[in-house]
Amino acid sequence: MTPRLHIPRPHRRGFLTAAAGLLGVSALGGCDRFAASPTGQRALRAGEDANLFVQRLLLTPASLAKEFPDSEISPWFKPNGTIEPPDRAYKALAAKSFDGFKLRVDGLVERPQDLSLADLRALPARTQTTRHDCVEGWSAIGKWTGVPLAEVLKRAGLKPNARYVVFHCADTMEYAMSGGEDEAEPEKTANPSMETRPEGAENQASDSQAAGAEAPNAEDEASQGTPVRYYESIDLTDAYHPQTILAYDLNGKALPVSNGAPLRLRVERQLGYKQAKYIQRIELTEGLTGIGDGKGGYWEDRGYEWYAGI
Ligand SMILES: Nc1nc2c(c(=O)[nH]1)N[C@H]1C(S)=C(S)[C@@H](COP(=O)(O)O)O[C@H]1N2
Ligand SMILES: [Mo]
Repeated sequence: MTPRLHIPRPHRRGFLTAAAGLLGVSALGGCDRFAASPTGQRALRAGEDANLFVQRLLLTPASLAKEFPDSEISPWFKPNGTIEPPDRAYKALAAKSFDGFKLRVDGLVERPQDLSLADLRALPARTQTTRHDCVEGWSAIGKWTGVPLAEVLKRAGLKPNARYVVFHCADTMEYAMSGGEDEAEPEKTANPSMETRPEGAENQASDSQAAGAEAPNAEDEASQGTPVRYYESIDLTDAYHPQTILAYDLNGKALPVSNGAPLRLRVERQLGYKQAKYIQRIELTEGLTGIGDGKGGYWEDRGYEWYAGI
């Protein structure tokens, strides 16, 4: 993929536009008509009906992201962003090959879940070989295996007002000073690109390892401020898309730490930064305010588009 110079404008009518986008622009008229109709309104408000609507709408070949033959798998899937979370809790789990890991599913659900990797591997699985496009301008093709997010949501049961799926990740990106004036006026990234990422925030673990030191532990060092961890969010359209999976394997092997072990999101047809790694909690919400800086993701809070359609 060539460097992405024009990122689509935020979609104002999130649900519908996202669905329409997956079908191609020509479907917009139909979608708009559906939304305008009383049935459409009702369907879009009620979670279950909306899910059905979305499934019907999306289960057409045109709506799937391209999948590739094994012969096209990249020999190396470049890790990016955090490649080794510095957080103590994460490191402890990683040291035990994630034995004891539990994915928490909560928020607007009927039955909160705590799922081990064995639980997740026992659920129906999907394997897909897709191309990952980072906003920085590089791509890689990987073969992902995981549980469809829809399966996990089915177990948890959505409450009718659930609209977004928020992925809380284990990796601290930076520390925020509490009570600081900068909270009132967050620094805006003039030209949002990965190059603007502050040095050191990118890979605290290897930086400190290179220096022969223990990685910082957010929990221990209150003086550093509150840890700001990576997070992402998607709407129900993408959550129920058949290619939206919580991946635990990459190219037939357990996901390496650098690529997001033990569990990372694959939400195909969106850019790299939506593919949350190190997922530890999935929260169903009605809106995105009150989470991070309220824009739906760590990079979104720093100027990136929330709907990062490819
Ligand atoms: N938790 C977490 N998820 C993340 C990131 C990160 O820094 N932390 N980086 C994002 C970005 S910008 C990209 S391109 C992909 C990189 O995934 P990879 O390391 O498997 O290549 O992960 C995304 N998900
Ligand atoms: Mo990225």
